[in-house]
Amino acid sequence: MNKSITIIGMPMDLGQMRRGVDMGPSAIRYAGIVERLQGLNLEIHDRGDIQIGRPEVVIDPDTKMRNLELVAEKSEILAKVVDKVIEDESFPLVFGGDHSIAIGTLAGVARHYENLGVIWYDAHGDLNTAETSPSGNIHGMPLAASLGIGHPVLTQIGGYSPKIKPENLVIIGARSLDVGERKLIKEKGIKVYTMHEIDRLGMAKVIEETIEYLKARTDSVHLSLDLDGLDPTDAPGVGTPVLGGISYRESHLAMEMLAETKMITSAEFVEVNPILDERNKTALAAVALMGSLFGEKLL
Ligand code: HAR
Ligand code: MN
Ligand code: MN
Ligand code: MN
Repeated sequence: MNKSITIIGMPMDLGQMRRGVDMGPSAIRYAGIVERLQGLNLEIHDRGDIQIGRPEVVIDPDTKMRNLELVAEKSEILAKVVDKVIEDESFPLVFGGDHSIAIGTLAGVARHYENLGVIWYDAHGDLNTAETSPSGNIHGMPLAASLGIGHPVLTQIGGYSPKIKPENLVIIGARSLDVGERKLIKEKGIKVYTMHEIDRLGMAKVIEETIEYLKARTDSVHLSLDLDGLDPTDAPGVGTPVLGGISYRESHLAMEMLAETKMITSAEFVEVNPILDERNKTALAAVALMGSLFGEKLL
């Protein structure tokens, strides 16, 4: 893992309908992320937030997609910032914002690697397109877009597509998948550890297998962690909570095991919504998990 880490706030809430997720980056900062990582002898640069403003909501009459052009415009900016951070040999650590931000993050990251791996830690698959989406919300589409599937305005962010190959992807924590997403997972042979496998194998085995799988085929790995992957009792401050999720402890174990491998080269923590939260619990969980991801140990 790089010694230098650059924090990028991406307060974009345009990919869904619930206000407040734009305050995610602030909530994570108030929960003490900079101090926490500085305590690990890392060089932390917080480059502040990308400006989103307060644009008017626009629903595309043909596709029913919410804020398509706006999400695309802001994603291009994020992609450029992330690209530059990697060029400067720092580790990009992006705070959402809703999960639509991953389109921009991955556009910035993937151009630097031949075979980027992705760990998608999430209750959802985020594999919808305008055609399969039940909501028109782009935060349910970033993984499809990054695979090159969906509206060209989304797939072409950064000027190239696809960003990742289906065989270089591992989804962990899934428990809410739409019909079209299930179909795509089968068609593309995407590796998914649903809650069933996590219950059955245990998180240690799931992460061991994930590491082995990605080591064999990728040259670096991006972690996209949606806080709704965790159980709502541990992370209540999310827009689309789903019961029966990954525990706080299991998540720590996952981060610790990933830290040991040093295989993660970029990361994002998304969907923290302080308005829906209880005393900033979800942001505090995100900070604690980042501590583990960057090598924090008790002894
Ligand atoms: N699958 C549903 C949809 O497409 C819900 C997506 C919710 N997405 C997130 N990100 N919170 O994982 O609308
Ligand atoms: Mn570059
Ligand atoms: Mn998500
Ligand atoms: Mn989710």
